[in-house]
Amino acid sequence: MQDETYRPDWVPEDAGSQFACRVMRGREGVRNGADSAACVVPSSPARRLSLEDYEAGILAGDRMILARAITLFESNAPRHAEPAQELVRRLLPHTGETIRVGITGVPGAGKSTFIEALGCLLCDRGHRVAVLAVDPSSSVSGGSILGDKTRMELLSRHPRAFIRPSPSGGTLGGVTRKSRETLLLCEAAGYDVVLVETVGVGQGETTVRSMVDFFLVLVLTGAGDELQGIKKGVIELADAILVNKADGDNRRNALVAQADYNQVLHYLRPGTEGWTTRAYTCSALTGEGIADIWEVVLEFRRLVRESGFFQRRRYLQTLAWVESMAEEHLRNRMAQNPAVAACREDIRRRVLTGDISPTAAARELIDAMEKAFFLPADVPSSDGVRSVRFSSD
Ligand SMILES: Nc1nc2c(ncn2[C@@H]2O[C@H](COP(=O)(O)OP(=O)(O)O)[C@@H](O)[C@H]2O)c(=O)[nH]1
Ligand SMILES: [Mg+2]
Repeated sequence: MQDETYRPDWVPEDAGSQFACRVMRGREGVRNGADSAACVVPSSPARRLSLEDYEAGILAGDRMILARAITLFESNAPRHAEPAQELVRRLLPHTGETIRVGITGVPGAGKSTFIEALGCLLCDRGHRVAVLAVDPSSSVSGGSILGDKTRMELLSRHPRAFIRPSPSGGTLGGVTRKSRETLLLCEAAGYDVVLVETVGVGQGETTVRSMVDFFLVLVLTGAGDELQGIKKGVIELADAILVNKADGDNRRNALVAQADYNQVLHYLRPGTEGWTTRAYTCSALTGEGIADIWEVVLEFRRLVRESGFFQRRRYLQTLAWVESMAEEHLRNRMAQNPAVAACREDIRRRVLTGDISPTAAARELIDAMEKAFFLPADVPSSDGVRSVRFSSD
């Protein structure tokens, strides 16, 4: 078997060789861990799949096709945008009958270890578990999840689990859009539990909260007094606080931390209407408390389904998603518009030298944006404004 270098079909037309990657040829006729029988087997990595191939493959639970579909979504090539959206439209009726759980916590809190323990437990109980990562830092660091993937060794080998690392590059908004689509694709492929991991560094939590039903914050002991840098805002998003590493000598401290958190929670707004957020303890290493926290998730689901809040929140989340996609599109168009870009460059210089007040600068920029908004994007204005690209583009 030979591996080869080839251009993936999602590479932008005018891109250079930096997009080339090494691909191992799959073996003909071998399915990749899916449960059901009928399924499309790509004959080679280069073979193009039609929309029907993707749809049938995903609905049959074919992991290889699922992974390729996700890659299609993560591609920024405009010619992929339309088929990708059509695929989502077709798959949407097959999504939703699931539970989506977000897991956050500072690096080292034990998120990956916890997901491995919980994921294996759920797979053994007959669930199919998808693990996604939303890593707001991945565009800077080049992605930190690879190390995690090797850590989730048992789960990644489990035939009922699917682990997808964070899409790298792009804005956090872009990452969310892709993560939400990835989540829907996984659900259509039959994964009934979706675990979304995010690093507790700020923005990521709100993003993940907007995608999930249940939000779990993993914390460590010795935290009660200063809440170990976790902002009150994050605690207020939580549906449960889980003090991890409650094992060995640390067990006592964990119980103390649990009591401290419960005291703090008493004074905060709960993350979900009609639900009381509490603190629990577990050891992701020994597995103690993992089944109990899942019981909490199930109890939560029962309660919010009864109250109607479950569906209402999903509906509101979808609407917020629509809004954020529209905003992102507008922002991109503004950023790409040469007249706005030129104005922005000009204003930057004048603000720096103090030639213009911030308020006046904002006014000028707004004027340029409003003017540009009624012009087709990327058409230079008649006064010959040069095309300026941002360094952040
Ligand atoms: N003693 C103990 N160690 C744990 C536990 N959970 C995770 N760890 C360890 O904590 C470290 C960080 O865990 P990891 O899952 O990578 O944290 P993440 O950065 O939040 O994903 C690893 O060395 C784990 O083995 C636990 O419940 N008990
Ligand atoms: Mg991790």
